[in-house]
Amino acid sequence: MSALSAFPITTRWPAKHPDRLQLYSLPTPNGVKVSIMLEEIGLPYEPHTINIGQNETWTPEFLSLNPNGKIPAIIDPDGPGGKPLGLFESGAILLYLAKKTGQLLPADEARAWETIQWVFFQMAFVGPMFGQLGYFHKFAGREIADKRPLERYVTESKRLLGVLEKHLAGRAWMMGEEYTIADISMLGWVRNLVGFYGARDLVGFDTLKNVPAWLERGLARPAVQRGLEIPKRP
Ligand SMILES: N[C@@H](CCC(=O)N[C@@H](CS)C(=O)NCC(=O)O)C(=O)O
Repeated sequence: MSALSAFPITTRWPAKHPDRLQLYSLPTPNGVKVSIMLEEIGLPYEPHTINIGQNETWTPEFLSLNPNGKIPAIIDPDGPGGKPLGLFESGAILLYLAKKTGQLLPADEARAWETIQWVFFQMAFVGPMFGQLGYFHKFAGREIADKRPLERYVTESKRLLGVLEKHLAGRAWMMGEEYTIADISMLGWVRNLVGFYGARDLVGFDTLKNVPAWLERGLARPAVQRGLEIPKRP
């Protein structure tokens, strides 16, 4: 019996390699944070595709790992104390993996906290606001006649891009010369905003300098390129 058999999610998405970290995800801006991180740190893992278009996050098996019904989620068979650990919320997973492997979070404590602050900024602002812009610009909300919700999220997204633009002046990465989980948390969201959501002109992306250069640097990383395609789309 493997350590994973206590997790009901493994009955629907069985592990071929129960000794490896199990990733339940899809390459969305939240999902790719974890696949990029795993590709960067080189920890062996087994990805499972969760088809959100088929509402698979709302199945009892998935909800047993994340009661909030959202990807990404993981099970680490070798968690703290050698015991298996299930975890959801991409920010928590990034921090867990950084701490577990001693990678992509600065060793200096003050700099580590500064990095964590930017991860929280992504979780609390960038993801939710860009996501709402996507809903009102590209998805079902597009048909709503009242444009105030769209305007609100465009304004807020531009403001957030402005915060990043200012912070990235003279810095290659969010933490200067050091590439960290703060960058990993944000790359997929900025890429999605100007790519899949088609909001490049709407948010005036080409009037910025530092954010586009940072995005290009991030997307040039081989681990980022691999992570953006994991798990395979259904
Ligand atoms: N704060 C969460 C957000 C996760 C999230 O919103 N996941 C979306 C995909 S990007 C999802 O699973 N949606 C499925 C659904 O709502 O049915 C995180 O960062 O992990």
